[in-house]
Amino acid sequence: MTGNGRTEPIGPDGVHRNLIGGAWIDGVDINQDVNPSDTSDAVGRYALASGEQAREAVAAARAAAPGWAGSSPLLRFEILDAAGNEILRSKERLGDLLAREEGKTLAEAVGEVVRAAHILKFHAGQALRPAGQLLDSIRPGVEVAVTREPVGVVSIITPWNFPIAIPAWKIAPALAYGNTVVFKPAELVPASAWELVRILQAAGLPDGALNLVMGRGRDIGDILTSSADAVSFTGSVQTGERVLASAQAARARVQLEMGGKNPLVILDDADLDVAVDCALQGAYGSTGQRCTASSRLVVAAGIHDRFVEHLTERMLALAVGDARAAGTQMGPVVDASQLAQDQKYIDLARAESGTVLGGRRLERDADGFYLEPALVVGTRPEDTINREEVFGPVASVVQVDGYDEALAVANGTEFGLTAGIVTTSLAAAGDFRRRSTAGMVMVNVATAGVDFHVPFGGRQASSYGPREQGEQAREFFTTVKTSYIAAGRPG
Ligand code: TXE
Repeated sequence: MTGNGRTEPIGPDGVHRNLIGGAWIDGVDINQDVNPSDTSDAVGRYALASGEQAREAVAAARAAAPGWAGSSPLLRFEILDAAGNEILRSKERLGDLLAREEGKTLAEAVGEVVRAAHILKFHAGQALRPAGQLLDSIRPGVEVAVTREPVGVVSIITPWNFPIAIPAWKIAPALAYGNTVVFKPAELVPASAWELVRILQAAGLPDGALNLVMGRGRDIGDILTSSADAVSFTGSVQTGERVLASAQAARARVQLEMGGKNPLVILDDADLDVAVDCALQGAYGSTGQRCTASSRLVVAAGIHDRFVEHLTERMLALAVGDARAAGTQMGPVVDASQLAQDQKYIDLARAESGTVLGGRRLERDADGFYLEPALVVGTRPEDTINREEVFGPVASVVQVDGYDEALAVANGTEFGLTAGIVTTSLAAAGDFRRRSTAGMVMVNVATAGVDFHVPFGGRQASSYGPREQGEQAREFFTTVKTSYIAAGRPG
């Protein structure tokens, strides 16, 4: 399939189309995007791609690969920079759309949109930065050039919890370093992803450099993971393992970001306000639907009761409501199945050991997936609530005797994305930074909320492959070539 650039992004039936080879194409079915704050509000209709269309998208990306790989870094800079500017100009509209389809608050959603724009602009700059080396060989008269080339076709598969930022932080470096992309967003949040692609395409990408196939993971996932040169995935551990097996069988390079069970340690010497702020923001921001959420609060005995009292008070005072309403501090859960998962873990925690504060299903004017934030106190490290990712506004408290036990509990997880500590002790903070088994460590700041110009990623079951974001993204999205150059005989 070749693009003719003449089709409209939105069909006469109002359905938002997929982008394949530069052409906006109808799908084989329609996905209705629904507002989790008000399920009677239909956000929009989005074309679902078939397996055949996914194959066509990979073929289109492959056909476009040599041209895009050979394009001027200046062109790549200009396109990514222009798209970033357009997103900044549209941040209110895009933020509103994001809050409407995903359910995070308007402030959080606009913040995410701005972050996506900054990510595009950062990687625009990266396209122009030198990445090679020229050095003398150990043999006389010979030079060695170490250069970086694009990997080829990259499949990008993203989850629903950051509908524009995660796609941006994968697509931007992929394109900046000269790869072509086939992008499959999560079924729950096609609108933000579609807008991102439309803006990038309108900024001047050649046909086939970026392809959008909105489709169900079970229908098109395996096609995308088994036919690309590289696969970048964020989502659940279960799907991540499947993606890994499929991509490795095809000898594609793989980058996975998956779950977390992130600890926030609070020592006796902590500033109580800082501790409560970090926990509140880390556990309940974005309705707790973040891989970096502070889901385990590991609290020293001397501060435990005061901390729980203050955090509970602040947590129960959070205004839960329509994501886009003024005054809302926590939006709804993303959908019915995530709500059921959250409630299942709350019930399990109550049955296993803990006392659950909050955690009730809430009714609001509109029919939405509203859940009161929950704090589970009196838990043991081995409880299910401390081992499995809930992915909702639910945090648990484990009381410990002191720093050594806190460190052991914090590291006692199969995951390893982020870990935080709240303390005024330089020694404890320094030791925690060295001995934490997480890929990202936070001292007196929330475990969630990261910068885009530095590496992002974890260890153990949380992540696989090279880090995302910042300069480090180059590792995954380029492959190294070593050239030996002798001048030859003169004349
Ligand atoms: O994830 P999936 P879902 C966790 C969280 C959540 C649960 C399920 O607990 O409740 O996962 O969420 C695509 N081949 N996290 O269902 O299935 C899918 O279409 C290739 C935590 O959204 O992993 C989507 O685009 N791709 C996590 C993407 O994978 C496939 C963030 C992620 O979907 C596929 C998200 C397949 N066979 C969920 N099947 C975090 N910690 O950040 C599905 N997909």
